[in-house]
Amino acid sequence: MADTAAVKAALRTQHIETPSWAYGNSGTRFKVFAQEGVPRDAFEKVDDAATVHRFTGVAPSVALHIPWDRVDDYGALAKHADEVGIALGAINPNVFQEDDYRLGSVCNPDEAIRRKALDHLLECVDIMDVTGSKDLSLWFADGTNYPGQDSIRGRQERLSEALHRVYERLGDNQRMLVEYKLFEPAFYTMDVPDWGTSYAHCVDLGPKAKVLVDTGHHAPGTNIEFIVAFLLHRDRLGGFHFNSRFYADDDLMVGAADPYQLFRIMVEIVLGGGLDASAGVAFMLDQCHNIEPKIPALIRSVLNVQEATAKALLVDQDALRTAQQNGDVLEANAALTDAFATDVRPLLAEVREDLGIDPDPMGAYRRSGHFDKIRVERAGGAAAGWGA
Ligand code: AOS
Ligand code: ZN
Ligand code: ZN
Repeated sequence: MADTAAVKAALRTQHIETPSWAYGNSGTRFKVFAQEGVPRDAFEKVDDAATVHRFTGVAPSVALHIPWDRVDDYGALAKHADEVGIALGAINPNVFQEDDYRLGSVCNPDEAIRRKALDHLLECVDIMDVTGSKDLSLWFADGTNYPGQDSIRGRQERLSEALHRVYERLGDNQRMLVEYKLFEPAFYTMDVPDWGTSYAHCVDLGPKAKVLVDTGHHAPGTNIEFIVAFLLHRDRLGGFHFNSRFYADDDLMVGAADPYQLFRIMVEIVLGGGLDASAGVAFMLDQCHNIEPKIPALIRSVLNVQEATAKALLVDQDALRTAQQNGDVLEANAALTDAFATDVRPLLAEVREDLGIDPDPMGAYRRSGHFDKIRVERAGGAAAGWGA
């Protein structure tokens, strides 16, 4: 049996970071749907992240995307975050939304455009110095659409060059997380298509470079928990962008599509020691709420990660090890399925009471009247969003 007090202690200290961009309007390439009460600037996005933290107790930081969250004074933004009870988290440079980047950013064949992209990455490290952020979270839309379009090898060399320049600029307590994605926006080759490519670059760079696993960025059927176990074992798992997908990079609420997969991922995290702060695994969400209200969707997502974590912590590890040692396949498998079948909601309600928050975060948010307040306060002005 798992030790309930230890399980609750681990759940109380869990830290799930929400993304600033999930609070703004979003959509598909067919339509961005405007919602009421959406933040108009980075300060209001920070307020929304603080609201999610207030109701969940385990989401004490927010990731920023630059230039979407560009402000004149990042110190003032960090101070504002502190005042509303959260911290600024990972900084995500955006090197995919300008015409110059049509053929790529740091892998572009044009040296001047590569330089421009690199300058933006370095500017983001400057921002980290001010905000106190520890992670530079890198995702490159770079790749090619047609066979022969560019040299695959040449692009790898350009990528390596840029990553080295950024790595050299990192401070002692700063890290670089390298995210991968199978396809989209490039359709023939992506320059960082999979964990292996990311891992190889990280090993070249040094210990401050780690792989970022976005759960929506794999081919259907990929065993993500294997990737997680492997990277954690090699001390190269930097963190997650959690979300759910049915088909491609759907960016739906984490745990909505396949809670069992999320549980299996969290089992590997727990077994590999990845919940300990010393493991340095950043649990971040990367989602868009196109048709559902954003703040409650993020509360629900945080709760889904928390439920999967609670179930993973309930796995009877002694029974699992014994069954594995004895070659007892059915008992070993049952150690996982029994934990997954446990209703952890009462346990989590107790954890929330320990944290001094309402045991029912979704209901508490609904009852709070917060949405009616922001829909009035935020009438007028330009709602944040990244367009389509
Ligand atoms: C894109 O597919 C990635 O998941 C990135 O993490 C990206 O920066 C983020 O989703 C914002 O668009
Ligand atoms: Zn992502
Ligand atoms: Zn994505």
